[in-house]
Amino acid sequence: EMPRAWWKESSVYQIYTPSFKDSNGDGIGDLRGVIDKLDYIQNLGVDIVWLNPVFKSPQVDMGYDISDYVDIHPPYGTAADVDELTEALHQRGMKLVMDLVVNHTSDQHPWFQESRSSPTSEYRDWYIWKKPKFDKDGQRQPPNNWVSYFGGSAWEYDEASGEYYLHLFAKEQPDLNWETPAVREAVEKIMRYWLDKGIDGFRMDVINFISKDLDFPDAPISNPDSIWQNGAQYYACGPRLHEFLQDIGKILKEYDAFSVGEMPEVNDSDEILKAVGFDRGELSMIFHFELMGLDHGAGGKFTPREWKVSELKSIVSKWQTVMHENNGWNALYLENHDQPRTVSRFAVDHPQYRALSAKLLATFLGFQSGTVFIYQGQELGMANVPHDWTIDRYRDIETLNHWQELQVTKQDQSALHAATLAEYRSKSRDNARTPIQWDDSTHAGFSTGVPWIPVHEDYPAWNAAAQLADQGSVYHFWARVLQLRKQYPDIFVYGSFELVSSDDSEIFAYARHSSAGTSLVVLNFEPREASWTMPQNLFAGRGSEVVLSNYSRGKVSTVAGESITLAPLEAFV
Ligand code: TEU
Ligand code: CA
Repeated sequence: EMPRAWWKESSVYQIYTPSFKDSNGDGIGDLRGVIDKLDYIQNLGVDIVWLNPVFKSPQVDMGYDISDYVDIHPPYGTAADVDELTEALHQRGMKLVMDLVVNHTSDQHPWFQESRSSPTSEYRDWYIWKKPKFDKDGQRQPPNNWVSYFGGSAWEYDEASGEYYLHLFAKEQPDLNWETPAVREAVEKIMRYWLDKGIDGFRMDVINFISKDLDFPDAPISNPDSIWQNGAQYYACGPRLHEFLQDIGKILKEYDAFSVGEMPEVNDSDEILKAVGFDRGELSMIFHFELMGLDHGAGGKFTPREWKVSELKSIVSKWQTVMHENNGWNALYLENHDQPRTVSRFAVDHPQYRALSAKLLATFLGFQSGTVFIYQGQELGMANVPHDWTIDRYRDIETLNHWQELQVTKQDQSALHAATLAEYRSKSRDNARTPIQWDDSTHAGFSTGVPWIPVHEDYPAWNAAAQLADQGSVYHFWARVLQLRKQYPDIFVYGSFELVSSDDSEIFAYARHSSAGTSLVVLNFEPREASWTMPQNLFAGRGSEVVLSNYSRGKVSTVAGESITLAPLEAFV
């Protein structure tokens, strides 16, 4: 029997504050805006709100570069606003989860300022400093060939001391040195500060990067076009990760706190199970990235790759089965602030098919075993940026650095530039960061001022006000998904998973089994009719009913061998 837990039966709504709701007309979403929209969030049926970082930050990477872990970025509001939000959520029986970004800080954080001030500073070892290497021509080189996620070497040279510091992300995001006990104590203090204030847990940014291989070896060449290579095998799930996570787990346990770790680069389930096994004392659940890589080509994220529904089937069924059999737990997500919109990515965002697609994907995700995460706007079926977006509209450091590098290394290649812009329109992180479309008024009702990033032009047709008024909308469909999870936890939360359509077709069917009953989810990922044959008698001797459909399918024959004609992008449970 799978052990029960409140966080297994919960669903999470992720809020990217700058793009959610602007309350004072400066064009930037804020905490007051979040507080004003709590009815909207609660009525969706979620239990937990996760806020992306709202702490003091120079905003080189939208708040993932923190310069003060206890103060709030002034445009977002004040510490008192966080208190008010926490209390308002608690009054509604809901919880608040904040982002804990402790693999790195901002270079403006006083710890780094101290660390950089001198090799003899007592903070020197709080970060990762190394002497240069010299090549055969006597040229100074970084300590190794690791690439940074935002381009170039992962090492930045400091003239004053003649040493390099490590930054896996921007050079303004130096990596903390978790080998130093004082760093771990400082993190514990931050965690306790917020938990004592009453928040209910953390989402932990790139938490599997905190323990590095102390030899800092060169990475093997995986990208022949670059001198800088992905070194993940030397820092993702490194030697002391689980020791560090056990320390974190002890603190979380004291508060019965929620935890979800972000774990890119690692798809090895044995390794992941060490972090999320129920009796391991580490984390409740993690975000793996196996689905997120489906459309990333050999030349990296901004190169194309064709993917097949059969790949989706095997990845989903791997994680569903592994977690169930080994007492782990899944974090179920398709969207977040780093990923494109899924109606555009995994289905069809054309107006004719958009709502069907959003409902198909809600059905796909919402009945799997795990804790469901909905990213703001996903409940409205928001889409990727329009096809006329030029580079000046983008704000994201990853996209802009990539573009910059392309200008330097591959000049005068207009075809390449056009292809790359098309890649941004399908994969840039800014696809998820356009403002929430509240209504059909100016700036989609997001702000009375000029939004910090353009509003998507489709807002007159795709907005929250219209969807709240329409019982058949994507918003109400999602609400029904979450309601069904609450109504049938034995099946939808705790039941086992069976892939029913393991074939190569575009139809994804899965069953959930429990002593309380069985459910069957059938999804046609193609925008055309398809015929599907029920492979087994899942409901033999028992009746069945359709509890959810993105058309108006009233019933379905569940006799083995019988064929059903599925409508384009049809989904039913
Ligand atoms: O992201 C970590 C990460 O590895 C990716 O999601 C990455 O941002 C993306 O794939 C680049 O292609 C986390 C945060 O979610 C992200 O917003 C931050 O930029 C990053 O860490 C650094 O803190
Ligand atoms: Ca504002």
